[in-house]
Amino acid sequence: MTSRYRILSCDREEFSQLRRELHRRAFPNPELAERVRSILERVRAKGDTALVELTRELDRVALSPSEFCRKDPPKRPAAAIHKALCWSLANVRRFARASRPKDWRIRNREGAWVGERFLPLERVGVYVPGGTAPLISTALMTIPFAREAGVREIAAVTPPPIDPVLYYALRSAGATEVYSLGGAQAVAALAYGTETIRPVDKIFGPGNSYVVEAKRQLFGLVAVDLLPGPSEVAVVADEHAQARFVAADLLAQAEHGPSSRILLLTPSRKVLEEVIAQIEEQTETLPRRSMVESVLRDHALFVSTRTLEEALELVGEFAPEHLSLAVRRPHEALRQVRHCGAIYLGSYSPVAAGDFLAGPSHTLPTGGSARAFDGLRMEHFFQRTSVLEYSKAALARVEPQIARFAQIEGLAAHGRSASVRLDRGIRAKEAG
Ligand code: HSO
Ligand code: ZN
Repeated sequence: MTSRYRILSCDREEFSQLRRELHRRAFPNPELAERVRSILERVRAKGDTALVELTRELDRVALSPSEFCRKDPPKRPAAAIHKALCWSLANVRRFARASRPKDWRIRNREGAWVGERFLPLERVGVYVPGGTAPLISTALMTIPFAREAGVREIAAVTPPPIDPVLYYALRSAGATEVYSLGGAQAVAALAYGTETIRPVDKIFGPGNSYVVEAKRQLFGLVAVDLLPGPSEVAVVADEHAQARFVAADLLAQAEHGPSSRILLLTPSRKVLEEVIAQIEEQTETLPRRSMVESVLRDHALFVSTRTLEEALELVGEFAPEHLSLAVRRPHEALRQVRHCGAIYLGSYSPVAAGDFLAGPSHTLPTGGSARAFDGLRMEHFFQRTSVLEYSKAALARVEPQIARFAQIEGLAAHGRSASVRLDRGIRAKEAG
């Protein structure tokens, strides 16, 4: 069998080594961080003038500030394209509505009401990557959530020139403003505001490494959703898996770019060999073959584990953006799996269905961040507030405990703010 790829056969010792290797941490690149910092600073200091300059320097497009803002009506694309967009939009909207967070409250130990209220954000920015092959689906996997949440102002930014189908998708998904702006400068404009763009409360959406670094640096000044990086997929396959399908899923994420990562974990050596043979065969006919080959060379790992359980355990360390469970009993395997952005069950759930149209957002945590971060979801478009309501009786039940905390922390006014409501007078020694 070919050894062009990295293949590991896991014994006990290698297993713990591999666990450590798969457990990833992404650090910002210091040079990139510096370049992004200076772009942000230029936009902060010079507003629209910096946007004009940076768009000319980096995107090689000459636009005046009034041209950044697109106001023209979108042109409806050909019927077949229109149908695909609408299909996706309908699924995403339905998923968004079903996952809308609900206000709730309970009575606490002393009988007071405690709960949460969710209000939609008022003004958000959504970055949508452009380039030679614009990811139109990204418009549909972000903006409808904002719309369904009830966000009133949705400013979309995407690098010029904007592909007409992307423009149509942005508008039909619900963008209320569209700007021909890309890169870190677009993110800076959304965060700081310029003469033509009002600042937003939160910035959403995936982008290249500049965009992601800009979001990281601006976190705090504005809220950000997550910091998604290059696409990745892990497949856990048992001996019943169809090698053709598994290979196709791995190649699909590999075609995103040379930094994509793919991982196969299987207890079946036979399946591993079949998948590799399929990868070789299927790669031949892919238009983005050279991209895929570079991923296969540098960022692909094929592991044969001793058991299915071991394969499932390793998933949690890698914490992939996408996980496909190509096994006979996917629901059983699901119970054993920890940490990943999105899980695809069984042989007939291609990752591409989630990428394009299934319903959940395809903006997902990458680079191992799925150990702690979630993919984009409805709650991200809301601001959550705690709500508390005491009756006099409930307060009376707990006032001695409040007094005790006030004493421990040496904060007499805190204690008094409870006791004063109960006609218990003002204690002389509240502060202890
Ligand atoms: N796989 C990408 C999303 C995407 N795929 C968009 C195709 N278009 C996110 O990881
Ligand atoms: Zn994809």
